[in-house]
Order: sequence, then structure tokens, then C-alpha cells
Amino acid sequence: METTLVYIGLGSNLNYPVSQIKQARAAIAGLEKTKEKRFSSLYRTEPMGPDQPDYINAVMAIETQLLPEELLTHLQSIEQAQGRVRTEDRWGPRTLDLDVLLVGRYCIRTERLTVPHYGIAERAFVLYPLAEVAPPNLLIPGKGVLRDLLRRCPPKGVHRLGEDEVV
Ligand code: 5RU
Ligand code: CA
Ligand code: CA
Repeated sequence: METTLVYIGLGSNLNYPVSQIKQARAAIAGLEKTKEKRFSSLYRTEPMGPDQPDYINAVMAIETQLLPEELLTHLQSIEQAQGRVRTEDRWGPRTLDLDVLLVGRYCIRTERLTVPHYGIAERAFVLYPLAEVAPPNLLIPGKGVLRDLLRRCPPKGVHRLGEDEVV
């Protein structure tokens, strides 16, 4: 069967974010037809967009035989299971946000899914964890090569969690 390398962005800034991210990792690794390949360090990141608590962000690489929209459905159920509540402020704080960042070299534009993820090229909280689990020559369709995007995006407000750091 055909498997595709998929990168997923994980974020949380409510209800013990580190636990939320670790729980989500286990849930994603346990999906049918899916294998975890890499998992980045956890990062404490200053919020972009509206003012809100700091985030914990990470990036996970999986190999999956799920179709992109099937995967999205699973990720949304994991968000729901971990207490995500959709409110009026689209960019407000959340217990868990799972984004399909990249699906192989595909570009996808449907009602439910845009891949590569919107904003991937300008967000330090995505690019720095991604750089830990992907090669510098990773092609981000329509946006460029990871190494070049990193050069244009300083790691401002992005801190790798130390072994002993309490959050
Ligand atoms: C505007 C600019 C809105 C950038 C958003 C996260 C954005 C965030 C996250 C951090 C949002 C979308 N900040 N802001 N980590 N999500 N650090 O996961 F990303 S809301
Ligand atoms: Ca997001
Ligand atoms: Ca999202």
C-alpha cells in the first residue's frame, strides 16, 4: 500500500499544555494505518496573533495510508476528545490544535483542508520544531525550501523546553 510522509503541527495553551501534547502524540501514533516516524522537542512559544497564554508547540512526522481528509477527521476527533471548544474568537486559546502541515509533495485545496498549511512559511513556532524532524532541503510546495524559510524567520519567542523546565 502507498504510504505518505505527513508532518503534523501540535499546539496547546490551556489545561496543562505539555500533557495535552504528549496525550495527542500517543493518540496520533495509535491511529489506524499510521506509524510515528519522528517527534520534535517541545517548545514554549510566545503567542502570535491575539494576546493569550504562551503555547507549547511541537511537530510530528508520521507515515500513513489514510487519505488526507480521513486523517483530518481523526485529528479533529482527537482535538474534541481533549476538550477543544470552538468559540467566536477563531484564534483564541485552546487545549489542543492539530494542523496537517505537509502531505508529501502534494498541494491540497478543499473546503476542509489547505496543504501546505497556511502560514507555515512565516511561523517560527512551526519552522523550528519542523527543522528538528525534517531535512534542511525539505521542499514546501509553493513556499520554498525549509533552510531558506528558516533564514527568513528568526527564532524570536521560541524556546526549546529544557529537561528540567517546569511549565
Ligand atoms: C495570527 C498570526 C494568528 C499567527 C495565528 C499559535 C497565528 C499561536 C500557536 C503560537 C495561534 C493563529 N502562537 N497563535 N503557537 N496559534 N506561539 O500554535 F499562528 S492562532
Ligand atoms: Ca494552528
Ligand atoms: Ca488548526
